[in-house]
Amino acid sequence: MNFRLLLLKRSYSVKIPTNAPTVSENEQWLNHLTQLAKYKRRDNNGHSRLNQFRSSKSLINVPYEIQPIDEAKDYITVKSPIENFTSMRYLQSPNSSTHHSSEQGNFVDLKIIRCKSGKGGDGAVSFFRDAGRAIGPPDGGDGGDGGSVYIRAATGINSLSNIKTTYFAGSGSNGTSKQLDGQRGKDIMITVPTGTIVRWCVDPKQVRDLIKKSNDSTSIQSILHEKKVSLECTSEIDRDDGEIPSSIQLFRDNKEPGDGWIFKESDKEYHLGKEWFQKLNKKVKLYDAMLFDEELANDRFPWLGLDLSVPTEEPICLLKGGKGGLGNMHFLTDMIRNPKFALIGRQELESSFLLELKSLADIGLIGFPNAGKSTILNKISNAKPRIGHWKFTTLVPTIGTISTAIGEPSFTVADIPGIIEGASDNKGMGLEFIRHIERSKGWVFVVGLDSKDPLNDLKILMEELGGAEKIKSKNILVVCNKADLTISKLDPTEKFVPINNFCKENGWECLPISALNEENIDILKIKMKQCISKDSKL
Ligand SMILES: Nc1nc2c(ncn2[C@@H]2O[C@H](COP(=O)(O)OP(=O)(O)OP(=O)(O)O)[C@@H](O)[C@H]2O)c(=O)[nH]1
Ligand SMILES: [Mg+2]
Repeated sequence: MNFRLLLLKRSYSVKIPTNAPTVSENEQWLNHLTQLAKYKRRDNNGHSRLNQFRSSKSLINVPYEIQPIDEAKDYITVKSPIENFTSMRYLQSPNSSTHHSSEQGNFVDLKIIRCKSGKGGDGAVSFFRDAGRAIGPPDGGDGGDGGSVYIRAATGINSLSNIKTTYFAGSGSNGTSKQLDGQRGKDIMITVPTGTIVRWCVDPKQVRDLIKKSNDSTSIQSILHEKKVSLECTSEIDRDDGEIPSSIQLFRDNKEPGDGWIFKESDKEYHLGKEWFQKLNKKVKLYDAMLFDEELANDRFPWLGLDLSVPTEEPICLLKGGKGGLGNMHFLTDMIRNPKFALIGRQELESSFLLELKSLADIGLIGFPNAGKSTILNKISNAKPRIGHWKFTTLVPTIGTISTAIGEPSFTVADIPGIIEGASDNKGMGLEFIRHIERSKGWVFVVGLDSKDPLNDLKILMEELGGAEKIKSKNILVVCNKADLTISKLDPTEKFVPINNFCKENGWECLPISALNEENIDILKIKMKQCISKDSKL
């Protein structure tokens, strides 16, 4: 190879990359920042996308008090008992998970997860180097953005059992020389069953520490009731309630605007002493403040939580990753030929969330243990919940799909564990599983005609579930099961008559059936269908 060719080849290989911003682009950008600042406004009530998913008021009732409003502040400070932002059941369960160790699978309907987005990578300080030149233009790339944590609801999953305890997205890598931007951090996607409610909650570790520190004689329940969490919230004006919290503001541990510099060789003091740097810093402070405002507008979580009652088309961002810092190539201007500084990446966001699965069956079966609820679901649907002659056979909810006729839409029925007198005071399995029928349009009460006083059973059940007021909000059907039984001296039909009368008085349908012998089962399906076709009373 002759010398000329060699030279040619070399000059080709040392060509300065051209995708770095030019001096004039940098100048334009820095000036633009000053312009932007004129229009800059802290959008206190800006609606982040999350706000679209605000759950309805009736769903969760969180008591709170608003601290005296400080006009100078952008937020209202809201105090609320910790019990509203944690779960007793979660804290008390072994391994802090809610696995029910039963043969019925590991059904989990409550989980607290700790999530963290990724930090943004730092910008690089680097200069183009070549043997033939002393030092070239700045070529430090930007840091990569940190990964975000997303959540989505999907059909086909019925439990939170596969949900992990922690979800940490990846950090963005630092920028490098040769104008190379750092890699983006890895995003995280959490897939939950449709019907999951996501709420912001206090880090369970903090709650446990608080309990540990408290006096032994005080019950956990009263600690969580008395201790309050103080939250900065955005607010909105409600016609009835005045100012109410709308979102919880989450904060990042960022440096103050203008403090996020990385210096190479000459230190901070040196630069801060230079007038040209001070001028630049003034502008970069605006850039930082803009990022800060963008983050604040984004980093909010709905006060009442997210109600993922339909499959989400687009994943919802829970925690956004930190933006990557700018590399030194952005600071080359007419004045600054040798920028030996870059910006650090923006900080990540960390938070805990409480996931609560509330199944969305159209109909809920409610009855004492052994009334025959599971037998009914077995007979009317494809679901095969366990049946047993002992009480509390069913430990976890089962949902069955029922189709009445070809071409007609099917509907779903939830079989939940039996409810006993005192359930609302946590007797038996308590009302834990009510969440799964809370949103059902129709409630089907199942009483066994083999019981001593089935009418009284019905009254107790209704009382435990919230009494007349609550019952009014649902479409009710009363099913008298085990109509085949004649073993008791009393004829079961004699027991049916008073129940039927009671139902008539209240305007509810009442149907005697024998799930075991499949008597009246087809009529039951039709009545159930009617029960959900009626106008919702909610
Ligand atoms: N004679 C008679 N027995 C029935 C009928 N329906 C259910 N049984 C029996 O009643 C017992 C309880 O039935 P399950 O369906 O497990 O009752 P459950 O209401 O789901 O009970 P838990 O899950 O404990 O709340 C079983 O032994 C069934 O075989 C019926 O129509 N007639
Ligand atoms: Mg059962």
